Order: sequence, then structure tokens, then C-alpha cells
Amino acid sequence: MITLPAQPFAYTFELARTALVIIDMQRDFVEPGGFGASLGNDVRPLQAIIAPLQALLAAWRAAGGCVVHTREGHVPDLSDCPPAKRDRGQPALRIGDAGPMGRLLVHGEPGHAIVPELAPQPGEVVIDKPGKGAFYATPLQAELQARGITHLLVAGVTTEVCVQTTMREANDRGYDCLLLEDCTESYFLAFKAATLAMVRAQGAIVGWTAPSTAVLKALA
Ligand code: TIU
Repeated sequence: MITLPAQPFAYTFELARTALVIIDMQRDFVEPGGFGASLGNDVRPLQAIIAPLQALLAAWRAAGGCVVHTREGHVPDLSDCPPAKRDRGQPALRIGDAGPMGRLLVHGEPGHAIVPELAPQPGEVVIDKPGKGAFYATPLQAELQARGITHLLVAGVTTEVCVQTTMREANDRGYDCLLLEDCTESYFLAFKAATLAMVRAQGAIVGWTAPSTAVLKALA
């Protein structure tokens, strides 16, 4: 058992029962010209988490921990994209439109790929999800159950959208979730801070938060 300092209180997990879940670190969210930028966002703040996440991923892999990557996206005919999702707002480009990194949020396009620094390795779980939460319409629950996973270390983008939605879905399914504070980012500073606060409020009602250095120290 590993126990590390976290908020609102210490977080305990067993390495063999814990997965590092990296949410949507795709070029479409962190690079200019992608889906995130098409919504009017400055994507640069998201690039800052690549380095700490890369260090954590290396340590987690070296320790033999389970790694799960998710990618938000849709099949080329967009049959898994509800019109309500595609039509929302007034973006410069919509899901499925052609941008500088290919069609936005479409499987197989350059922008749909995970950034090279965090690319999945053979044997790691890669979940393609049509929604914001990683459990909706995906095999994630089955993949975790097949591996005996009960605890999730959660990272990725964006904190208040796909990361928080996935944590809430996981929490309702009985997983103990720790959100890695320096390995998640939002286009909105205040939304990230609010998400960290609401996750750990009321005695960890959604889960815990801690910096990745706490995990690195615990694994060392
Ligand atoms: N737009 C935004 O902040 N996020 C998403 O649409 N997807 C994820 O968070 N991955």
C-alpha cells in the first residue's frame, strides 16, 4: 500500500489496483489550429502540463503501473456525434470540419492524435470516447474491471470538462480518484481552481487532489 499527502486528506492506493488515466492530451486540444482553438481558446496554458505529465508517466511505467489514455473524437461520418454537440456555440470550425490538422475531432486525423511526448506504448489501454466523460459509450469500465483496478490517478485536459466529467462518472462507479494538480489544465484559470476545490470539498466528495511530485516521491 502507498499513502501520499493529498487534499482533503491522505490518499492510499495499491499500485497493482491503480491506473494512471490521461485524458485527451490530443493535438486538437493543446495545439493551435485544433478543436480547442476553434472554440476561441488560447491553447498555450495547456502545453505547460506536458513536461510534468511526461515525467510522471515515465515513473509510473517504470513502476509497472497500468496506463489508460483517452481520446475525444468521432467516426468519420459523425454518426456518434449528437447534432446538439456539433451545433453548439458559434465556433470558427465545427467538429468534422477540415482544419490545419485535418478534420476536427475525427478518428485518424492528425489533430486527433495524442501529443508525441505522451504517445501510448504497446499494451497500454487507449479509449476512444464520443463524449466528455470517458465511461459514456466506451469499454473503459470493462477494461478497468478486467485488470482489477479500483483507484484512478487522473490527469489531462480540460480540468472542468472532460477530466471532471470522467472523475464524476468514475466516482459514481466506486473508484477512488486522485486528480493530479500540475498535470491537468484548463483554458480558464478560474475553472481549474474551482474544479480542484469542488472535487475535494465535503470530505473528498468526488475525490482527492495532489501534485505529481507526491506520487513521484511515493514511487521513488
Ligand atoms: N472544450 C473543452 O474545454 N474541452 C473539451 O471539449 N474536451 C475535453 O475537455 N477534453
